[in-house]
Amino acid sequence: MVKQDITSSNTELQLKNLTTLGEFVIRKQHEYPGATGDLSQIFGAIRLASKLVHREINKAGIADIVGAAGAENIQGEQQQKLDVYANEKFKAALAARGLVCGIASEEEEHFVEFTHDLSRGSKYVVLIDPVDGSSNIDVNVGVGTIFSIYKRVSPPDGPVTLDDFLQPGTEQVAAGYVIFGSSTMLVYTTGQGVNGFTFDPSIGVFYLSHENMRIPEDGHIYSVNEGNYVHFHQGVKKYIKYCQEIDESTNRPYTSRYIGSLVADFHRNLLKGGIYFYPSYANNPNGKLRLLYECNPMAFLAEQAGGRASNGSQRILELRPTELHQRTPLFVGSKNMVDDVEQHIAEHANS
Ligand code: P6P
Repeated sequence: MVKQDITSSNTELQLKNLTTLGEFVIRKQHEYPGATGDLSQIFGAIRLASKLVHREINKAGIADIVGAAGAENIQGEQQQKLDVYANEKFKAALAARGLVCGIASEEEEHFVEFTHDLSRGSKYVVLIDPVDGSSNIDVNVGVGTIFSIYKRVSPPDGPVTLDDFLQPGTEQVAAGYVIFGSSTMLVYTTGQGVNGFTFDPSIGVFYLSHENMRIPEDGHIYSVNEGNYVHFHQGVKKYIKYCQEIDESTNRPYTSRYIGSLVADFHRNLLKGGIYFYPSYANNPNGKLRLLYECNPMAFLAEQAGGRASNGSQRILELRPTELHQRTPLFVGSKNMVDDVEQHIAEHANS
């Protein structure tokens, strides 16, 4: 019998390709003596709910899951059926693990305390946007789930409080997103870099596919809804024009790419370099995106991958939250691009 000549590199490649999300989380847990394994359990819940949402999204065209659910969420936005489905699945999966004492969700007006014995006294809270960009579902454009994990600050033998959720982004113990696009991927950080896992639906496993993801310091893609241009701050207008000017030494004009789905735009920029921004505009002084379950997790990921996240003048992760669903302007992506837009805003602060 001819022995197959598997070189060490092939074997390593094969072994790397066969590293599942669960195995990777446990391996990382052993690298940090203080790790208790609780996060591994929470990621297990996120993994399970992500598979259920993947299944529903991938049959949305034929199942009665597409389109509005007829209700509105706290933001006054038309709830899509998938929003409701995903919210319920993530809540159920996280409650069942007995390590999370409560969650806050874009789809819930108030935080939800898990009161059954399994979860009472648990030490983590999770904030989540179950399906960000859900208005794109009906037109088959990529959407995503965004999550952010903190240790509670209230006494474990007492009730969960709003303060458990109103923590600055610097206190996050983990954050990530699941992008449901041409393939489904889970990308997360626990503060030791960013790693990406691609879902193989044929056997229901997330495989390590993007280890130690780094966002290029420079990029040439800018993502913004230019339909709001006339309402933008003068410095933001000047930055958009800067992106469009011809200057070969700085690889301009940049390319404009705007999917209308934060997770999809962010993911592309993470891989290729670029900046996504949703500034304040017109009667939205704080922009559209929510600090706690959209901007903070994306900011944590961006910084862990070597990028930056700002509200135009301050580091997103240092903003002190006062309300569960508060909004903030967001400029996130390649470090030097975020530096550039901040400089343009500062130079036109008084105009
Ligand atoms: P607009 C989706 O609703 C979302 O929160 C982000 O995912 C997306 O980037 C943005 O809003 C799109 O908003 O106003 O450009 O349609």
